[in-house]
Amino acid sequence: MEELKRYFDSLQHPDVEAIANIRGRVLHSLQGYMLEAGFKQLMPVLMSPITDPLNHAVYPAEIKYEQRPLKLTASMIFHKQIALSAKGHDKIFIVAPNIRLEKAEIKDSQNHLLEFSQFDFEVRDASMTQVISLVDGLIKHVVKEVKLHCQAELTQMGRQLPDYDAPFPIYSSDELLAEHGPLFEKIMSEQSKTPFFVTNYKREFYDRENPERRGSYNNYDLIYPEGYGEGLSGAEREFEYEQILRRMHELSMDLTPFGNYLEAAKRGYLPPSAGGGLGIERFLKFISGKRQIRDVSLFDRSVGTDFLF
Ligand code: ASN
Repeated sequence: MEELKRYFDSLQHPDVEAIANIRGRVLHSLQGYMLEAGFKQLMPVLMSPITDPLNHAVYPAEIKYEQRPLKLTASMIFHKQIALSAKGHDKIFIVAPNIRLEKAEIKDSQNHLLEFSQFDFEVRDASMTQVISLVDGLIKHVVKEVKLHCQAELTQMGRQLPDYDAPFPIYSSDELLAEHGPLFEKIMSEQSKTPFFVTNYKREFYDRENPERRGSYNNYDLIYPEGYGEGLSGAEREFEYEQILRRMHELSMDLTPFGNYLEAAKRGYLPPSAGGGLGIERFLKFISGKRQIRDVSLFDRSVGTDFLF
């Protein structure tokens, strides 16, 4: 009972209203920027025979419809690749809910949610350099819009956001690993005053391996400064059948659910592309200057939540 009172009392805090105003402005500016850049907006898909296998272990999130196993969407990655083949769909974005039933090991994470919203986008024939520059412009645009329209909210929460002018720096993971060791992301995020990109991570099979330099990957993360950590990840994509198969085998994946996806790749239906996805709650947390990700939603979905509602 006390927990219920604490919860409803917490909803009266002025920051709750301030964050709601900022959330609306963030979504408005993210979508506005992409529409102005000629992107088409798609609606999310919630269940499918396939979803993102992710780079780390989570509990399966599956349902059954008339004997058919369907996975709840962990990310829109494969649907983005397929959607790009539709007429005129050269640049797309989706605001999509993602379900990731994270294991209890990371229950103290200030950055993980069991369900979150991802601003996911993909561009046909794009290179990693083009997407990095798109993201650079997108982030600066949203921060500028929030500062313009939500100054009262930022002031109330004691949050001061700088004006970012210079291009965000780009590092490669090998160079940071050599300099700072395996915790380079955390260390660099804490030391940095501006968001920055890190390229070349070995992770999911769909991130493109550099065809000229095997073992090197054309992918990238955007890391927020001031210790806020990772905010976006993306990549050029594998789209050629043989290479997809090779990468899947490398990770010992079960290929059964991927029959149609692999057949589509074999027939050349998957176009070359690059894209990425930005975690909306993480962005909101960084912009609002909150340290706990649960502080930017009304309904707590952090790992270890008791699911009050
Ligand atoms: N959306 C990300 C991407 O486009 C993938 C992810 O969320 N795991 O690369």
